[in-house]
Amino acid sequence: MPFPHLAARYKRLLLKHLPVLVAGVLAGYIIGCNKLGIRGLLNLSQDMGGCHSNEPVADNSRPRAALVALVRNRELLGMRMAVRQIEDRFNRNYNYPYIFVNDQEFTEEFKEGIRALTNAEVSFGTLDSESWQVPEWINQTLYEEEKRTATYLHGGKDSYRKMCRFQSGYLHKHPLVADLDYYWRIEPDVEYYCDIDYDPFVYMRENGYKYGWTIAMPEFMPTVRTLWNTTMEFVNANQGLVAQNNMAEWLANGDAYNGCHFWSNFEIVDLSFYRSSTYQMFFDHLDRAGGFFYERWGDAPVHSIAAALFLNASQIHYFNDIGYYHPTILYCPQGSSTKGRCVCDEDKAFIHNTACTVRYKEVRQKIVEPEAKELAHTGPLVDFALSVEPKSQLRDANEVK
Ligand SMILES: Nc1nc2c(ncn2[C@@H]2O[C@H](COP(=O)(O)OP(=O)(O)OP(=O)(O)O)[C@@H](O)[C@H]2O)c(=O)[nH]1
Ligand SMILES: [Mg+2]
Repeated sequence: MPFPHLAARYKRLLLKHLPVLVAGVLAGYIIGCNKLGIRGLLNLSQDMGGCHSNEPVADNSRPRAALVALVRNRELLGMRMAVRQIEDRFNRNYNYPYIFVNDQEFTEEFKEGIRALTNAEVSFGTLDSESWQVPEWINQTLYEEEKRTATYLHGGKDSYRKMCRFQSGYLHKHPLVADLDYYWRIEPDVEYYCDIDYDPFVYMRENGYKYGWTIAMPEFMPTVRTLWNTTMEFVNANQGLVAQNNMAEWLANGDAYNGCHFWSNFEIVDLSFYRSSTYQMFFDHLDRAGGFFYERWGDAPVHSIAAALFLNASQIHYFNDIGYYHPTILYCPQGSSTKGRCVCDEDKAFIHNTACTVRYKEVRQKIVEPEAKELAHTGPLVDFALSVEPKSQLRDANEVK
């Protein structure tokens, strides 16, 4: 050996620091293997299960994120079913908090029913009157007339319209949500078909995505008769706010809105988007125009139009690996019905082939990866009109307000 004195010195150093090194490696193993950050180390008794391949990030690099739902007390069973599935498929490994909000006080039964399903932190809140109201500038005569004559689903309801307005403009500002960087919206009765063995919030952050979705479909047009024109008024008055590489082409057939929207009952969102002055101005413009009440503008088309216009295409992500069901539509990742980490029936899933989804992929690819090969369809293209069963959109004569 050319430098024997150095070898001896390193040996002494190694022996001296060996205990520290061993302790460090062991601590790293415990943190990595049991998915616990500093907070988790203080609470090791919770989950001492073995090492899984789905490593969440350590607490200190976790996004501030939560699973969030607006829900009613009477929907406890449906909400429990949804939470059970989210826990089993994802959150038992990640422990993101849940936040539930309601226009009424939550009952103890509801709170206990949810808390029994998870080790994660759960918060319950109510809404302030500004966020859950028919604003004073709404002409009551016009509004009553719309409720009386509307033939579309939920057409006679105050509450449904307040709900859509709330989810469009106020949920992200609720005090329980206001400190979050990301939320993942959930609803009663939704189902999750696949193990989600990575952290979608971290994935969004790492890729700079602001809006994530899993089902895209056309809106029932009588509910959004003037939404597009009202949007265009805003765009024309604020041209500088539209993103350079936007996805407007996904939304418009010529000058008309084609109804395409992401189904916002599932959405994972970087909330800085909804808190941006652009989104806030857009919402205020729509709110003043009154279409949440004179028609029945949904938060889904409102969020989707905003994402397509004010975000770049590269900031929107299709979570096509997340199998999902909201009554009455299911999305089942292709190739998953017989093997793999999803259990769902591909034969009942057509939503990935609807014109809205296919068009989304084409438009996004044109903008984000213009050199990529042409997209392959996995089945016949389902027409806009066929992708919604019209009768299911019609008002039920016994509809409760
Ligand atoms: N607290 C509260 N939550 C509501 C109210 N109306 C709807 N929600 C919630 O808002 C979300 C969307 O309402 P849904 O009734 O599921 O509306 P949808 O999914 O568009 O339509 P349907 O499936 O046809 O009912 C769900 O999480 C509901 O629990 C309400 O009046 N009060
Ligand atoms: Mg729903």
